[in-house]
Amino acid sequence: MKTKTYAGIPDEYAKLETSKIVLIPVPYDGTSTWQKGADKGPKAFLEASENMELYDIETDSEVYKNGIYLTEPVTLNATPEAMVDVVHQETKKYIKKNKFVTIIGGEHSVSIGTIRAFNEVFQNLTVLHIDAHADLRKSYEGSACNHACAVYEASQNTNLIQVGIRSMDVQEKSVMDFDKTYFAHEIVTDDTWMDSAIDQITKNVFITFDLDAFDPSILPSTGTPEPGGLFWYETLEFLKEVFKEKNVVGFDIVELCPNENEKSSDFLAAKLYYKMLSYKFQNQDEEENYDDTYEESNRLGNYLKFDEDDNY
Ligand SMILES: [Mn+2]
Repeated sequence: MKTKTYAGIPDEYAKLETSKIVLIPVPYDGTSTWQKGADKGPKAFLEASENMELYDIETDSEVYKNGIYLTEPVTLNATPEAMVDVVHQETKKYIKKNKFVTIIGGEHSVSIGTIRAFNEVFQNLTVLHIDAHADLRKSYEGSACNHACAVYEASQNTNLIQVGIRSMDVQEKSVMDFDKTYFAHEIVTDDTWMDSAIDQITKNVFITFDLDAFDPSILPSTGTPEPGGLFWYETLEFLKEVFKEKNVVGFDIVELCPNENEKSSDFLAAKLYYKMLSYKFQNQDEEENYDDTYEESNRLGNYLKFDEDDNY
């Protein structure tokens, strides 16, 4: 799949050594239960990205100049457990190189591996889970690495904040922390939810963004579209505030299930990704020399958990 750079950016901005950002595509769709096709998500996302303007008006920036290295896609998918394991290893490998690591799925079980990697590295991690679905099942259809279980592990060992939820099974109530859940039907009438959610986020936050959190009117191409979702500008307003107030350590975007006849979802995903990067890097000088070797002092306030002999 990888014949080009991310978004067709010039090679000088796409080298691993000098890139601050790493993008890992995970074209995986092993456990989705309804519409298949999330394995085609990364390719559609990358194609849409090539057709997008790389200057961001709002932040007055060209974030790609910080360097975005596109890795080979993670294609190992013999079992859901094996996929999660390799995603975990790959993600951690690039965090360890001091990169800002981002992942494009694939279905949501991919995030079990990404969250595990970030949680092993960053202390007091918040996982900000933006999704239509609670994804809190301990296991589903015989596996704990099912998309319906995407944040069960995070619910047990991170500070999990859930936003946009409007579909769940009754048994998930026993796992859910209702004080840290912002249901779609509540946020539509409550304009204090953003401040409340941000107050509950610790300094280090990883964002796992399931695209079905968006309203299907603006993002229909996803495996399980649910009515009553988030809209573009309110989502950006929230994300912008999170990036401003907190230390976002990385993010993933999952569940794009492309449709040949409907390209706007692909484009929304591409734009969302670029917006999030733009918010992350808007105040950083892209010309500043970048040191890609792991050094604790480079990670101002990131509180790495790595042992010195951790072998990556
Ligand atoms: Mn979902």
